[in-house]
Amino acid sequence: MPSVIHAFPGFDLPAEPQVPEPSPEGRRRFRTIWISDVHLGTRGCNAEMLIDFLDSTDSETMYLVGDIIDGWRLKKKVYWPSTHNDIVWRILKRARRGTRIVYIPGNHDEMFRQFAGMNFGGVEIRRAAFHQTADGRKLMVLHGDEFDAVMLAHRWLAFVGDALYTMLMGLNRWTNSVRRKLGLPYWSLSKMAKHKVKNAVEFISHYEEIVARAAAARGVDGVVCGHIHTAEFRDFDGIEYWNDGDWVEGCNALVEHFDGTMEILNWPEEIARRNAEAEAAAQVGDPANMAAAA
Ligand SMILES: [Mn+2]
Repeated sequence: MPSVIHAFPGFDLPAEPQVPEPSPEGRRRFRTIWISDVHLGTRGCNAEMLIDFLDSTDSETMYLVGDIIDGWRLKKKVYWPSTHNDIVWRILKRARRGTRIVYIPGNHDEMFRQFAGMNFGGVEIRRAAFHQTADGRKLMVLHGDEFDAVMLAHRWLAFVGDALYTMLMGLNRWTNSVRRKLGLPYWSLSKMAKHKVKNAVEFISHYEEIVARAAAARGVDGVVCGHIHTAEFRDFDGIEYWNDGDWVEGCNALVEHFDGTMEILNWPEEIARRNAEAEAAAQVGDPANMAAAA
């Protein structure tokens, strides 16, 4: 067994992950999974949550819809904990197990766009993709920064937004480390903030419509994108807009079931449900409770 795997040019990976991967048996299986905006290489990345998601699910196809690795931040300062290696390792392992992996680089990992059309370790790199659902709908898959220029009028907001966003993320990490110590579930601060700030709501709404209209012009039934870190489904005159969210604070994934039904998963909620079910099952099996019931 080699001690390192040559994953990408200039990028070596340990042969085994730090956090061992459980057996793929018993996972929730989907036809398709879309994730984006993981921002590996930044403190904002919720790596533990994503590892839990990857270890709990499986699919025939998986789309990585951009901003998976944050090259901008990595250039400034190297932040690369072992959990980030573990995520890359798990994705490559999925490819080796037979999952079709399509990687569509975003604006933060645009250095991979030059490799569009190539294949590394079973990962196909594309500029955009077209996905056919099980019930025959055609969806265009792209990161979504392609529309930033159209959003020029809102640039100032995006700029203010970035500084504010970085600050919020710091506050989000602090809040959740306190909540974790208190045994409370994960809570998304910016999810609440985004819905409270009127300008942000208008910006997001405008963006969603622009992307959906662009998809309509390409003659597809809908679009899947990421980029704005806001998981959402919207219907614009029959054109479906799906955003798979992010793994910085929302921790969402978009999935397609085997009948073509699409669903946005909120992973902190899925974990809370799983824990509640485990707790309920433990109580049923508890002899003290059975004695009380008798
Ligand atoms: Mn982006």
